[in-house]
Amino acid sequence: MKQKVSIIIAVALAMLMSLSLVQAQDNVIKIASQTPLSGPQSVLGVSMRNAVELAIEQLSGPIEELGFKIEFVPYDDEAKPDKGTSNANLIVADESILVVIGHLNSGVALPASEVYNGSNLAMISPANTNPNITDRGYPTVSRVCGRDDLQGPTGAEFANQLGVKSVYVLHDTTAYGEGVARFFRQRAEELGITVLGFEGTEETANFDSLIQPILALNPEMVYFGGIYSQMGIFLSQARAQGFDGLFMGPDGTDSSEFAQLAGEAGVGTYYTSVAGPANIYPNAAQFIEDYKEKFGEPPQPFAAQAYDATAIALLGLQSAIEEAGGKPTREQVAKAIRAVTDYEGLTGTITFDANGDPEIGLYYVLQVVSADPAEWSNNELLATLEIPSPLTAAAAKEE
Ligand code: ABU
Repeated sequence: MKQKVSIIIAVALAMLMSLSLVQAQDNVIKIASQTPLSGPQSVLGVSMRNAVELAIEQLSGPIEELGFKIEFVPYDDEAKPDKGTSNANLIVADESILVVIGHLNSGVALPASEVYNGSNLAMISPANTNPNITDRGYPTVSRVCGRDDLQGPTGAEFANQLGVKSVYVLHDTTAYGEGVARFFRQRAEELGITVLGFEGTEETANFDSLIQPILALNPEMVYFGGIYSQMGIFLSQARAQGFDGLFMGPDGTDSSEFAQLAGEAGVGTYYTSVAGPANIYPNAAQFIEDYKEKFGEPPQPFAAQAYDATAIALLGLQSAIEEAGGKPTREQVAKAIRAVTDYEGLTGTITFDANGDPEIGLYYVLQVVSADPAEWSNNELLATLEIPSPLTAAAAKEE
């Protein structure tokens, strides 16, 4: 009899423990990030990851007051579509993940977000500029940055203002690099700039076979739709072989690692960006201080955008919890994120249009001032443009 009572007590205790474990797990909400944490683009990817962590640390108080604990789960997509997609499958399988902040690369975000969207999981991108990120119209996919069909033409218009008459256009063959290069080329041609060549390359180390034909054509400018890890090396080799024309890139240029890789050859480079150094944003001064204190170095471009994306995720989570009266579904969270209006972030005021683009995008033209990577935040800001998203522009036309 005594033994029977002990068994009953043990079973009851085990049931109680597993119930409280389930309840504890049910109070955990996870935010994932996906960025390159290893490989040649990790300088930006790690800084974006860090900014997500900082935002969660500083801004999850209101959700904790509602009885939920926010946990951060960073993933390394290695800037590779396959890795990003296999991570995305792991992410959607973890039911406690309710938001993803990512990616850096549009070519990774496009297939990964197919997976997220299939599970109603919200993704907010700090950096992906390819138009198809949002043009698919997915209710789960939003971004806090601008688009390449506006960034590419911004570069071409600036080249025209500089008086450039001929350009050779290179790209890295990715959805991002080739896409933005095409938008640049189209506007350049409309403006009467002669496009002497349009070429994709996956080369990362020795650009000799590319450089010699470009030198023979003597373009006034080379435009490279790509990322700093490739562009910096190309430019350093092109200058060494005698290229003395202008050089311009899109926001893939925007990392202190460009200065590191290009050295003196990179000084004077023009680039457009949807990010820029955090110090161009009046509201980001405290963020820069906090980031430096926590991580021992200044934030890279796109870190402030990652912070804002996370802040919007937390606001969406909070309102979804309040509306659901408990843990919300992924669908409810995605809907609440899209409904966040006039969010006053580090990088400006953000309201999403029906496709998930910011209603007004910010586009910058900058020039590299030094070969010292520590001077990246002092690059000269030459122009700031506020351009409505295509949906916002179309709605304004109808009014
Ligand atoms: N927009 C900068 C990062 C590159 C990309 O969108 O793929």
